[in-house]
Amino acid sequence: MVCLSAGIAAAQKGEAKRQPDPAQRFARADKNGDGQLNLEEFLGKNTKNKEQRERRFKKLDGDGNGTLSKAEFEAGMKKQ
Ligand SMILES: [Ca+2]
Ligand SMILES: [Ca+2]
Repeated sequence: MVCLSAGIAAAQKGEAKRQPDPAQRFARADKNGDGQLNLEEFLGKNTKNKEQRERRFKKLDGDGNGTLSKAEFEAGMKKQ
């Protein structure tokens, strides 16, 4: 009995905080949920360093179609 509850506690401890997942960040930024981030979604409400981030957006947009796919976004996160 005692052993069982101790095992459960140990399992819960293993679920510690993890690094923010790029996929999760992407999903949060994708306000309309179409699976693509447009410039507006990428920038969000924060207008700080807007020009710099706009340039970054264009760099991340590998195929130049004006939106970031999840793959493009994640590729950019890995480079950081
Ligand atoms: Ca979107
Ligand atoms: Ca693109």
